Amino acid sequence: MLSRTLIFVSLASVSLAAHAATVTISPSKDNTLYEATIDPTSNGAGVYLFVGNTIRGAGERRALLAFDIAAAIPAGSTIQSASLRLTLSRNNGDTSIGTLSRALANWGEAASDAGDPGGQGTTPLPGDATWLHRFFPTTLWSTPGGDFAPSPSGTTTLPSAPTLGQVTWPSSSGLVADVQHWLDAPASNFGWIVAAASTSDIGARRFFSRNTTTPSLRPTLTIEFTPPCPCAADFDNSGGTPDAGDIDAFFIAWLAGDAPADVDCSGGTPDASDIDTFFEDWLAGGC
Ligand SMILES: [Ca+2]
Ligand SMILES: [Ca+2]
Ligand SMILES: [Ca+2]
Repeated sequence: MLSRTLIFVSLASVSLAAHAATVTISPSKDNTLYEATIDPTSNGAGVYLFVGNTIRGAGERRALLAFDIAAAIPAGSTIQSASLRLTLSRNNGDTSIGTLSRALANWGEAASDAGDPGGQGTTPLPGDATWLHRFFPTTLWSTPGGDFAPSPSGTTTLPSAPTLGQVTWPSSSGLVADVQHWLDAPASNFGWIVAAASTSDIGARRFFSRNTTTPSLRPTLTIEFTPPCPCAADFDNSGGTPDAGDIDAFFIAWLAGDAPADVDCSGGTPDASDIDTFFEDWLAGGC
């Protein structure tokens, strides 16, 4: 009985791995699009991102952020929630809605650095994104200001000046769908464009970019996910080819209604479907 108890304890800890997990990651690249019809600027390596309409009428600013989802989450996982957090470093804006929209084309972050304050950007370097270019100086956006989904995936309230601190886009069905899509099809992961919803909103915001030297100020994406259901053929976790000991251990757990016998990760009391799943994997000689 003691050995059975030990098996169940050990399986319970394995089973926990199938429950939701959470990761928080910083962008793999970020940049700002500065509205201009000629002589566009950029800020690939600068420590700030800008969003909104400048108070001096110098045009709109949009921020681009991309996250390497596939490097952070196991393939086959199911995304449960996703929320984006940016930290304000300067705020000249009225209360406004900040939209988060999925970018539909790839874009670049090169070494241009507009420094401080950075609100006008600086001369782009080859590979930088600008209002006109996905990759300066050779590749243009289809639409100046960036190609992105017409409906935002998420929105949040941008506080009015002079409020600073953190701004969070809470999890939404749109954000979850984007992150799931990027996990399942990494080649289509071009990140989000952050913009102010109304062009009548006056006053831009300055956020810290991933390039700031203070890690706690960088943009973060927090993702809750459920890893794929693990293979259960080696049910007693002994290693090697699944054998009769695994069948014994599985049925002991299944008859007792123990959670580890829910080998198809369907939740609830183990049932006939779990027996099918177990034997599929067992007869295949493991996974
Ligand atoms: Ca950057
Ligand atoms: Ca075994
Ligand atoms: Ca089940």
